[in-house]
Amino acid sequence: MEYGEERVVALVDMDCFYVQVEQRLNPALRNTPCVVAQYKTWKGGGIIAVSYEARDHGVTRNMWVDDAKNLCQDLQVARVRELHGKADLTHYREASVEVIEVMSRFAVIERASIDEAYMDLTAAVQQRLKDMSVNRIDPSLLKTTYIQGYPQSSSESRGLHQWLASLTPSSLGEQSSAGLQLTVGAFIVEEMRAAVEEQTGFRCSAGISHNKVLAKLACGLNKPNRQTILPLASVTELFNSLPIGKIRNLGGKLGSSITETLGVENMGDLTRFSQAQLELHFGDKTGRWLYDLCRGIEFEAVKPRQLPKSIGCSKNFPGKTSLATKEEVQFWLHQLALELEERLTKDRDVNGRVAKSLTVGVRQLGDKRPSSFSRCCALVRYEATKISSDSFAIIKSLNTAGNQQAAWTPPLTLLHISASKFSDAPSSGGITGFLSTETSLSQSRFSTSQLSNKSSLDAKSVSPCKQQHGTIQSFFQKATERPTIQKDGEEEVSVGGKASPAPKSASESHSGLNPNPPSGASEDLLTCDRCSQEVLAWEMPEHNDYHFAMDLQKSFSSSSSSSAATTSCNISSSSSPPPLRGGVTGSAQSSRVKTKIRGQSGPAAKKLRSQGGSASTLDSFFKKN
Ligand code: DCP
Ligand code: MG
Repeated sequence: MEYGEERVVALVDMDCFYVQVEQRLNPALRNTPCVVAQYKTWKGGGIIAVSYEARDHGVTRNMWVDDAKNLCQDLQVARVRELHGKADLTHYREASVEVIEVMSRFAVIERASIDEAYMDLTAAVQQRLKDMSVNRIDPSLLKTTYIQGYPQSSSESRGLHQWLASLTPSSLGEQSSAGLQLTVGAFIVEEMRAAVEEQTGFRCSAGISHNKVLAKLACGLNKPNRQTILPLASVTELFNSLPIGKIRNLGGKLGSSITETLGVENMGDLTRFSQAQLELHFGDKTGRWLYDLCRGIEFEAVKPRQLPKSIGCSKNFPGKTSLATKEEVQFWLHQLALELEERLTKDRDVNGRVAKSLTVGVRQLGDKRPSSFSRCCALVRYEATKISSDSFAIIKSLNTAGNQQAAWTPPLTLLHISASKFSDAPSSGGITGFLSTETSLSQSRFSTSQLSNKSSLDAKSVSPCKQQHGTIQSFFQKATERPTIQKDGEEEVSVGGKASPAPKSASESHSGLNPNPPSGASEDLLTCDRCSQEVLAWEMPEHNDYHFAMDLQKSFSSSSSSSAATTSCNISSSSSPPPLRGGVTGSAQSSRVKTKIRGQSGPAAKKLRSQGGSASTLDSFFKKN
């Protein structure tokens, strides 16, 4: 076996996933040009998923529904549901679990996002080869398989016959060839995809190759409802015209820095550089990694993981809707906590695990970064009131208005909370057992008053939560990696400060021949096709909302600033119930919350308008990327 061809790795990615979920819920949408959109006040809402029939009309993700309808009059539109004033992804998340369950019957899988999973099929292929009695491969077992680099002149050909012919009879012997192994991997993936469709009704595509990078690339080559084998021998030709940013992990800053530093565009261009040159520019580990990668060779392991490492939710408050009072901050923390409690409880019941760490993140109005601060503390129990009051306690020192004031300064444009650091739920005693454990007892000593009295827990005076600059998932670095503050030698309260000034360099995050992706450990991430940022799947609606709001701002840039401000306000408030002012306390139940609808005028709004409102926030957000 040649270097780099040792394994068979596949990536399976659902086709237009959210659309398929909506089509299953409403069969009238099947086989139609159809999109899933979020929010609807402005131009019919922003599109986040597109059926292949709609793609044929030129409809793409990130278009406004009204614009898409100009391209396709019959366009059907399904809406993302809303709960607690924000996008509710429950249907999609649950559909994802169904799919993952079916896939897991075939191989050990690594869930990579809400609709894709990697699998290492090497062992399964070896087993299958041992059991194979026939000396010939039956093409009917590879009905939807394409072979990259082999002639695909007609739908009949798919390169398959030439490919099968190239697998010499001797390769069916003891030492099976890399090509044969990929072919047997493709059998397994055909079976897996058929099972997924049969059990869930959802169709998917797949890439089969020797590593994660090639499998991911291959998967996108013949979508939808098809799978592609990418042999190492076909990589040179493919990479010669493949922009560096199209490669997994090179869509972001590392990819841009390679392009700028070396003055090259395509992946294949990198083969002109010696290993020493690449090491010189990018450090030993990354240099070596790139030297192999541009030849299609990569060794990152498929890590068995089916469950997300963190569970959380977030909400944007752009422009005039930014949270400018303590009551609003408390109200929205509580709304997020309600969702978190519900999802954590379900997760505990279904997956038998409990989270021990709670992270709260905020972005302040005018901040150039996607996130300003994140702080964490022990997650004591799965109860919204407790979660929201603890969350408030660990961020309240960020409020410079002072304890006696009703105001929150600077106003917040993003709030999010998440739970992580999972461990097995105690088998007996359920939640009672969980609460009576030693850790929980010590954690429960953490109190909001202790924290608020500790002026030393000022954002600037404590260690950062190892936040990677510029990525939303950086809020959710493993809690164990964070510097923590030991209080009175008994409890562990980890409080993050200002985001660290620079991202981990690629070379720092790589080790040996098996480097982690430069962006950190893979989570349930989606790559934003607009800014290449990797974003947690559940964070995506809020992230998309940014882009939609930014588009809106752009579309109004030629109009008067006052009309832009009004429209930004409309879209923001359309995406969420009005924030509340009034008698909310940290421990208040939502039913006791006194409500007062925040108007579109008033001091805060005036102040924001004078600062440019959402425009300045969104501008600064995007300047960063
Ligand atoms: N998603 C989102 N916002 C984005 C990207 C994705 O909300 N910017 C959601 C909707 C998608 C789902 O995640 O349906 C999966 O993302 P994919 O990138 O895999 O896109 P699709 O599955 O929709 O289409 P494809 O067939 O191209 O994979
Ligand atoms: Mg998909």
